Amino acid sequence: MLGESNIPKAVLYYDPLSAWSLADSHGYGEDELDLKIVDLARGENFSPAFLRLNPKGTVPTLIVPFENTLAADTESRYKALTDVEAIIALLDRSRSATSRTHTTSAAPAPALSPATISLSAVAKNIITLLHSGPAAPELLFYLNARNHAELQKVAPTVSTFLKGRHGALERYLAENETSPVRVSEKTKTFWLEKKHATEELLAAVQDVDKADAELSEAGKKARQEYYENTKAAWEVGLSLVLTKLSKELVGPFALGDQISVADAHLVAWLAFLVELSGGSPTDNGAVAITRLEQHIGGGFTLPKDTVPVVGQTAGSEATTPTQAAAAPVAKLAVVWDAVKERPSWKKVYGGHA
Ligand SMILES: N[C@@H](CCC(=O)N[C@@H](CS)C(=O)NCC(=O)O)C(=O)O
Repeated sequence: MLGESNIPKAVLYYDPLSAWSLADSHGYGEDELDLKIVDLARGENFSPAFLRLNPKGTVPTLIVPFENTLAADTESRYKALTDVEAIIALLDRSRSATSRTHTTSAAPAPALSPATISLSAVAKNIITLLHSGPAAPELLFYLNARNHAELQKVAPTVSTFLKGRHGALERYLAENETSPVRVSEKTKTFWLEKKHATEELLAAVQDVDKADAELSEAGKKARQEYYENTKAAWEVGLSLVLTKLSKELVGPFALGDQISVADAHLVAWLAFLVELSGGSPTDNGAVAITRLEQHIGGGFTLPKDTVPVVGQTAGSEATTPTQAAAAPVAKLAVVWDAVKERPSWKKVYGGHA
């Protein structure tokens, strides 16, 4: 179990601004887990030290110590989990019925794993969908302007991020030339590829004060491609993910009456997308999802259903926590509202208000 006195604590490397990192840090605190920040905007995930832990350079990364290993070499005394699904599953398993979430409440932590095989299959479908290429939060963060006005809004944030990352990559490459301990050729190639990809994006979001017509031919082309890629990422890729996702959701939580591992993935991801769409984690479900639909553009709307909601509707005498929604609403909005009421949500997103 994590956090027991004689066992080293697991270490979660995360970036508080990254969608998947938030899914993992939900409800955990320093008494249970060592939390270490890796600033993606400063390229810290590409440092030689971090790449030794996770050669993919992604967050979240969970380092789990093995105390009882028979192997003498230090390499095998810890294991790095780099897959969000595996990390969430392990963090959930490590909180037994007697484990307490000291950080959010004194009550035993809920077990997030679905109890039945059929619900596990639905959870798996949802999680796989959320981690598919077109759903990648960072892709939608980089590609988020379809015209000059939108570009002027997002360029400061996106280019600060990209410049920080680019500077770090240049520094790691330069330092490596004179360092007594050189990185492998593989790492060097990885750095060069990341640097190249970063430069391509930077070319599209630079000179933002200039209107499209004032740019050089190359600049115009880079910007036009960026607009088209944004449109494809949101209107084609993301809209398909959201449509498929809606079909899997039960309500009020992703799998029904009980919060599950699927909600942890879903809501962290959705909150990030709502913020990219100009909304806030404090918006109610209907407002948040409408913003997202409008931001996707092309007239995209999610199907609206009558689904069970958590809590009472005004004037109702029912005391059961679950009852039918009064008006048809997107299932995603219902799940959003259900999860928003939970203490772990308030802990993670409360500060954004
Ligand atoms: N490997 C993870 C995804 C984690 C991931 O892609 N994280 C992003 C941030 S949301 C990241 O670390 N990107 C690193 C970068 O290239 O800057 C999974 O799908 O389970």
